[in-house]
Amino acid sequence: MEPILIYGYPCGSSMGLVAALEWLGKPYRLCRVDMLGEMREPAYKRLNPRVETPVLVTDGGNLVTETMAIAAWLEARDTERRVSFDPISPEADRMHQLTAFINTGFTGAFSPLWIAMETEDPAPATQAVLTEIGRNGVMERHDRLEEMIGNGRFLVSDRPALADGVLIGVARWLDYHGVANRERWPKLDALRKRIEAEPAVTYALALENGEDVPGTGACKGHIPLAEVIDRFGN
Ligand SMILES: N[C@@H](CCC(=O)N[C@@H](CS)C(=O)NCC(=O)O)C(=O)O
Repeated sequence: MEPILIYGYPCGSSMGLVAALEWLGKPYRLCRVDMLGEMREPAYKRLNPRVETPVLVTDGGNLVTETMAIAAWLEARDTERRVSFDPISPEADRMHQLTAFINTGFTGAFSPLWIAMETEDPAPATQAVLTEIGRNGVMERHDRLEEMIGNGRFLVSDRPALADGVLIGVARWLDYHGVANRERWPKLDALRKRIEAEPAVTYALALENGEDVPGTGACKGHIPLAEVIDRFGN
């Protein structure tokens, strides 16, 4: 069977992994999940007890959660090095470093903003503190990422790789939360524009929005969440 990526909407980080699967070019399936609705039903915990997307169902029917673990699973199978690099190379080291930074400090900086947005009737003082901590953290992590960006067309080299997918799934949260103008970080802004222009990303965004669009053909279709839980849930 093809591996199945369970990705979330609205604005899920997993959108970048959909793009990475397109870049990888091997057959896969998708399962689209409403993170504000069906993901919060008890049955979803059979896929991920921490109630998060993404989740990967492997070709052997096993569940892999956590973005970094899913990226590692894809990298290990990317024998043609379409979205990764020779594991024993400076490029691989740099991609792992960047992916780890994006998936931890950079992504985590947005947490107070998500809490402020998703908490029902928060006390105004709590809302203000969360917003200030979130905005300051996001700006600071953007400063650090700006320093880490090199002169290649993409994060690691002149072709997009897993790290670019992980970045583009999250970087748009800056705009979603209205933290700052993206042009404040010119290297990151230019990099985001190059990644956003990739057909794989246009495709992943359209799917996230619920549109029925053709991709490279590697995606063999969507599977309903209930079926994925029934067949592969713990
Ligand atoms: N550590 C996890 C975090 C994934 C994560 O934060 N997913 C978000 C969506 S981007 C989520 O599912 N949040 C739960 C929610 O929205 O309630 C990973 O790297 O995969």
